[in-house]
Amino acid sequence: MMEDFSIEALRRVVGERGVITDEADLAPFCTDWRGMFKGRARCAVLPRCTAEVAAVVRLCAAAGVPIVPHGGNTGLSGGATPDASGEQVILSLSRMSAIRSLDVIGETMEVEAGCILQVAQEAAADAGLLLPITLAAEGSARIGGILSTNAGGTNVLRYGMARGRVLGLEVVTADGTIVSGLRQLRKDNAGYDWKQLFIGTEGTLGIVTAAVLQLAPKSRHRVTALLAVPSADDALAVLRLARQAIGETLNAFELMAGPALELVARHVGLTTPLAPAPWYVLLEASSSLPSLRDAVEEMLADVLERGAASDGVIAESEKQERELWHLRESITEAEARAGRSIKHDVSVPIALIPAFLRVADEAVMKAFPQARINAFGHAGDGNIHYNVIIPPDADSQVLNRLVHDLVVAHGGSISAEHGIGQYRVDELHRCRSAPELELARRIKLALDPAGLMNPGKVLPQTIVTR
Ligand code: 2HG
Ligand code: ZN
Repeated sequence: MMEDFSIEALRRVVGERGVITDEADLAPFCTDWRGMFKGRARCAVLPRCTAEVAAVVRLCAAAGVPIVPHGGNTGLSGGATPDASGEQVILSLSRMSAIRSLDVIGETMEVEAGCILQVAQEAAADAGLLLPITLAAEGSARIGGILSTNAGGTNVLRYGMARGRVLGLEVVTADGTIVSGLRQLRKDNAGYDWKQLFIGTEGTLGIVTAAVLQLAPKSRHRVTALLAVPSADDALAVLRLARQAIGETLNAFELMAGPALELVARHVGLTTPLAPAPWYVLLEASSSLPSLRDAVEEMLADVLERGAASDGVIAESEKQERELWHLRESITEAEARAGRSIKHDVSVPIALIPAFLRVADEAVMKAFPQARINAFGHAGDGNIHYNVIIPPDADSQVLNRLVHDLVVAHGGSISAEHGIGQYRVDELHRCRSAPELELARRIKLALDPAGLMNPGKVLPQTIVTR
């Protein structure tokens, strides 16, 4: 039998200040960073420990109240935004932000879900180690959200997606059970690797409360370079040469279309140190071997001689490195200021990036002559943010379908790193095969039969109710 839902009962669990009901205080939890998704909620609950998360989940489960987990709110797919019903409870992990332990010998860190990525990165750096998850939103994104969305970022090329960093996980399941698998083991084949069910499923199967992350050695030398390249094909030629010359040291290989950096100049006021070009590549390499810089210089000389790049600059100081990265990381903000943009966080096999860009540009400009294409992304791992700025009255669904059909035709994915959230639910169901969707449905029903965990995200809610 359903019990009555009571704010007072929640307060008894998380303390007076742990429940937010005031409309103004609740507002930031009910919209995303871009203000694109908006909803309403009964309240936001901010537990202080895993036991409190479990108690909150049990109270909500008993009353049949849906839960929307909330991290740094930077996901861009609406995964942390409640629906319009006002029935949902937001569960913010922000008061669970401890770094529980750090093991320098094993190079691991146990961290709570609410810890901001940058804080975790700094703690690793203080111990002479590297937490190799690097995102433009690292100053706000929280570990729980990063793992729940299996975030990517700029160094996936070398270190893989967030999933690959997770050695151990602690979760609260939909019935309020704490499942702790906070092991520090690099090798653990004892049974099902259940933690993968909670990584990348955006809180639809349970709540990530803590994790053991695999750190990496910190390189002593780093080289960052910006190149101007005539075409996307040339960018891939640079990638190939870089992989051959300095492959294992390459952290990032970012591609930016000329218009993307024009947006940054116009809306953020930052300019490139190179002459205007159709495309730019920002690459970063790091190694503890002192010969790194010589190797990068040699590789760049080769690239210029072959004509794969028309110009290039290597950062001479940390300040210059930050300036080059600042250009890249300002594209999202510049785009947000430029008007209504429709995001496509897509990936295709790396070798097909130029072909995809060619056909997509042609098709988009034919269907939407007033569109401005803002293409940039992590070319080294095949992920392009193929964002399109369109007039307010343009049909975004037509645009989404057009782009995603081309992505699928190129063997790609309609969400490379930002997840499905509420933004891409329909498109996921249009683009994925029936057996894959059925498998997802069976997993959802097994772990969250009442459909109370982040309903309507990733999977349509009808999956549970039908
Ligand atoms: C990035 O690569 C982020 O900067 C944001 O993933 C992507 O704004 C976007 O579409
Ligand atoms: Zn990205």
